[in-house]
Amino acid sequence: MDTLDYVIGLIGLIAVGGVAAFVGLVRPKRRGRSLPPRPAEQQGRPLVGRPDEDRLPGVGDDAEVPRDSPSRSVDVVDLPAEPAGPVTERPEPVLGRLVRLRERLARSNSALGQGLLTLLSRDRLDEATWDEVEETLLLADVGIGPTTEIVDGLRERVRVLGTRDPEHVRELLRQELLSAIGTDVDRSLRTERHEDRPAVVLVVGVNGTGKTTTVGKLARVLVAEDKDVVLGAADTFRAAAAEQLATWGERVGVPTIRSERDGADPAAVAFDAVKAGIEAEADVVIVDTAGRLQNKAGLMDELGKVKRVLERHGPVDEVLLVLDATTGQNGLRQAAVFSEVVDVSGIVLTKLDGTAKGGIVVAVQRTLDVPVKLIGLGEGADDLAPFDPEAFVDALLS
Ligand SMILES: Nc1nc2c(ncn2[C@@H]2O[C@H](COP(=O)(O)OP(=O)(O)OP(=O)(O)O)[C@@H](O)[C@H]2O)c(=O)[nH]1
Ligand SMILES: [Mg+2]
Repeated sequence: MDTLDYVIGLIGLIAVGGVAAFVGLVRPKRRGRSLPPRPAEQQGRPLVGRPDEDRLPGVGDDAEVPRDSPSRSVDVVDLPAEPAGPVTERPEPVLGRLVRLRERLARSNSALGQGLLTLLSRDRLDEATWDEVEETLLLADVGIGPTTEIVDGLRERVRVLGTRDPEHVRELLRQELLSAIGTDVDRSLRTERHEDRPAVVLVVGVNGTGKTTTVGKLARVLVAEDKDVVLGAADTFRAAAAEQLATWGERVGVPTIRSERDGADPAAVAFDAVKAGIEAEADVVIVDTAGRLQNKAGLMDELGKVKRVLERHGPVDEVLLVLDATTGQNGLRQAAVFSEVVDVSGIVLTKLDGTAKGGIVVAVQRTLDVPVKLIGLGEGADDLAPFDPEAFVDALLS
């Protein structure tokens, strides 16, 4: 028994000594290895998943700190400072916009302007050439009536004056186009505040023509003129419509009156927008409307009601019909329906940057007997310009 005790004791001593020797060998090595220094703010703080340095490595332990281990806790990340308030944009001044945008107009309508000039500079202006002039105007959607007038007028003057000088012919064409468009029409927007209430602008049109975009761009035009503007989101038919409008408003610091719920009565929202405009002593209230309902009669009834309810505050100053220039004759038919219901006072022709059918300016005015007041020449926030016939024709013929 004594011998057995002695052997067990000896084995125990050897085992303890071996472990001590092993620890002695290993620990200095681990300490001596250079680990990447920990950031100062983490020192003294245990890191999740980091093996305890005083523990012996075992099977399955990582040889070193895994690269995907969290190296910083979330609370030490520097957050960007809170902005002081919403940043509002300063819209571009209106003056000279058409000059900036004329390049787009000239590019999209080169078939009209350059096409006519090329035809008219031919050596012989025979019957076939005049037919081609006519065709070019028709293709650009000028419409049959105005086309005949332009061609007849030009033909007569070229014959009487006997001129073939390209510069002179160009000037004659310019004059014919200008008289077809009309230079003595009042195209100003009625956005002057009345003594006791803001001016009210109602914007109508078929879906997708660019109504909401136009309301947003117009708000910018007015803000650039230092006017106080309120927007009314009377398109309660489409869920995202009010949001789209409010975003335009926010960019230039203009409030948007909208309903709390979808499908609310658009006339009530329009009424509230003007009420808010009166209370805030705003200069202009612009009301956006829906372009689509289940059926045409429903849409027209709704618009009629919006206008009537708005008129409880006083006459509506401007009813702008937004037309997509790329839809041609179809757009004209739609326009006629709107003008029957809401007594349109001005036309906004959008997307003139994307069509060769700039002649629609002439056709739409003739069909509705309403002037084009604004034109849209792009999706950019300031790509809306007052319609100026001279700048327009000069861009076509540049
Ligand atoms: N190229 C170009 N695109 C435009 C112009 N005006 C509007 N758009 C685009 O046309 C599309 C429709 O515009 P919206 O303003 O939403 O049209 P809407 O009439 O309000 O449409 P609904 O609310 O659905 O009736 C958008 O993608 C606009 O960016 C323009 O002058 N030129
Ligand atoms: Mg819209």
